[in-house]
Amino acid sequence: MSAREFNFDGLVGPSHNYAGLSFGNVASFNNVKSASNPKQAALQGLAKMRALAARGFAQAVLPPQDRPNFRLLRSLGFTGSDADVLARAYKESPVILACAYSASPMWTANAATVSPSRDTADGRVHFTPANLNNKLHRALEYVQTTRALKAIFGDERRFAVHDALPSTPAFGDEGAANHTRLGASHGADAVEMFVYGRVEFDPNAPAPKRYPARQTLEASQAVARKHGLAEARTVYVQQNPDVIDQGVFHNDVIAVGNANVLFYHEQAFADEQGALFQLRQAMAGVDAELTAIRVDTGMVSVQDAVHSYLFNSQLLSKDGGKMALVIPQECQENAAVARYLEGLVASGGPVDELIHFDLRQSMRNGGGPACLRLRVALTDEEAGAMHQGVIMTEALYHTLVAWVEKHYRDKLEPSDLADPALAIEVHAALEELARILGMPGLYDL
Ligand code: SUG
Repeated sequence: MSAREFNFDGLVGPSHNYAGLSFGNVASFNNVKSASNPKQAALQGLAKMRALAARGFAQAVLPPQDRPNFRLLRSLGFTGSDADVLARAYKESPVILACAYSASPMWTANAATVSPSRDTADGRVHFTPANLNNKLHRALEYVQTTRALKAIFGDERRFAVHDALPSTPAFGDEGAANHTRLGASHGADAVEMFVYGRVEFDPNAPAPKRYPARQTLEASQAVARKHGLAEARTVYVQQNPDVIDQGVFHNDVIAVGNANVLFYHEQAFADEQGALFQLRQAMAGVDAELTAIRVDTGMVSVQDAVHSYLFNSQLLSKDGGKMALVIPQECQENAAVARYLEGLVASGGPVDELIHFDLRQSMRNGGGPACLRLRVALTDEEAGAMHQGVIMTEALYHTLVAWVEKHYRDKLEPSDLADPALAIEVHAALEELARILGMPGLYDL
């Protein structure tokens, strides 16, 4: 059966800011406390969605979450009126306030892991919202993510939206950023590859020393079980702990797959040859042949990969069989990466086009093109059964641009998070957004 890959991009929320909350994510740490521009961030993200939709790629949007997260603040003992809660939190723990205000749900590659209906035992599309339990500011996202996914994929005959895994270190789950599907095409049988950073129940397994490994093998296995994936078509690969220690906090910072192509850095995996062997074997079972595009350290160092976000690109299948690589403009500003990319498109291989975007606002928090999207491969019937109000069209683009222009600030400094007016502005913006998207029950405002 034919299927198309929808990319659900996160709409950047009105409280986008730089709070240095993600230890192990170099950009987040380097830009801590600088001023952000939420308006520009949202417009940059919308420009990407619009351009890809205009090119004929299936594109949709996932809404931002309600901020500040008063439930978090109140659960931590900040009481009184909303204004009191904000004032006390700012005075006693500005970092907790920043967590409650984070716009991090914009990186929807971390929203959930998705298995297309072709892969699952019951023939439904399965979603497991990621618990993101490694970071406080991300650990509560799954509540609203689950609500949004249920609102969009509410037809239980076709879709299964699961609960997140238990929110404990053994089941650290970062969603689709550590997951890719490899097969002949989106509609064909395929292999699901899960990449993990550490093994909770094997103290002798290699693990990074400096930065946290956010995803466990146990979490990946649990997601595969819940989705009803066939063992022969499921592959688990360990990320190289040394690259986690160099700032590769998700696999999608060092590798990306699409159809039968895996584009990756030679240092991405703990055991490169073992990983390729497993993939090739499993893919043979679905009549697909892996095309591995390996980038050597000599061409692009891990450091250049982390700074340019070369691998945090979207590989998109075009009509006619070739692929486009959607990259952040930082790739063109890095001499080694730019040189590499020139060679890549000239090589006659599967990638014959580069599409670049200015996503600087998101990049400064470690979020490139691939972080901003969640892939959901759907048959035409499934696509018709989801909520249609989130599909990106020219009309929706213009409506959302006007909405951003009306509600978003163009500058947020850390001290602005104490301003009670900001909470009221965000609230008003989201109420209107729920109406625009035709999802009246989206928020519990
Ligand atoms: O989880 N940054 C996010 C970036 C997520 C990128 N996603 C993928 N690679 N798929 C993170 O580290 C920074 C927030 C701050 O510091 O204000 C942040 O959460």
